[in-house]
Amino acid sequence: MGVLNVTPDSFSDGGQFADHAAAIAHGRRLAAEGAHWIDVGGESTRPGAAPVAEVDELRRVVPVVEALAADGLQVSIDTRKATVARAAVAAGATLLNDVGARLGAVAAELGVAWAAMHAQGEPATMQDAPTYDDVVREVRDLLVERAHAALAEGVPEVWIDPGIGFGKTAAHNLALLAHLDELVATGLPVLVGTSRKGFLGALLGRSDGTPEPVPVDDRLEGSLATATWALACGARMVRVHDVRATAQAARVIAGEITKDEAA
Ligand code: PMM
Repeated sequence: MGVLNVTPDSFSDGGQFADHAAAIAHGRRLAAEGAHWIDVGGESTRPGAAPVAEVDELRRVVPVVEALAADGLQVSIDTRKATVARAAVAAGATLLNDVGARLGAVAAELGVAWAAMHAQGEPATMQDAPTYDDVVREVRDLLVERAHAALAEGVPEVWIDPGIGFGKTAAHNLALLAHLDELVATGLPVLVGTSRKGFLGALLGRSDGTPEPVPVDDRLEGSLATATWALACGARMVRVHDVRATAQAARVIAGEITKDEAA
């Protein structure tokens, strides 16, 4: 899943694809690089981000979804708003990527696939003091409960996503990645997004022997390592900015390249 943020303020690509023509061109590039889904979002959910008015979010995403879907690409809509979800599906999106895990009934009503992502709190304050007794169990139990409710309501396909960085400390993120097999064992398809996230900046900084986090444009190695780890644990999809590199890494561990070599 390639990330396409049509926003002025997303943490890693904010402002780059804020105009429609640039966003559509980038979406096409992500597909050419190997993305099976293009995830279009019009509201940054980075820690501390301010909410976006519905009218602005609609204006940002709908023309982009329409153009990419008209190309025959699979488009997902990354939103927390039912109105935006409905408009994006009318424009051709076929997956609701729901970072609040609250739009299951909307996915049922629209008859589209739903990705339920776990988040604790709201973006503006979620990193203030994330607290869990047992992060892996709490995240898994909530996602399984919401997923089964959505399937019972008729949602045709439900994905679960631990929501790396959404109301979680670096230790919570690492625990969720270390125990990803527990999400995979639910039998529901698992989606994971670690690409360029803050905990990688901190980890990569420490691996360099410097206390400073590495900047967001220098997190490719950590993003690839964690995406590869997630796929090796059985995740079925990773949400990434660097599609070409991730698709290559995924093909290597899927055995496609070694199979060719052996033939
Ligand atoms: N992360 C972000 C936004 N949307 N959706 C899912 N399903 N999983 C994620 O981990 C996720 C997401 C934040 O990253 P961005 O600001 O680079 O888009």
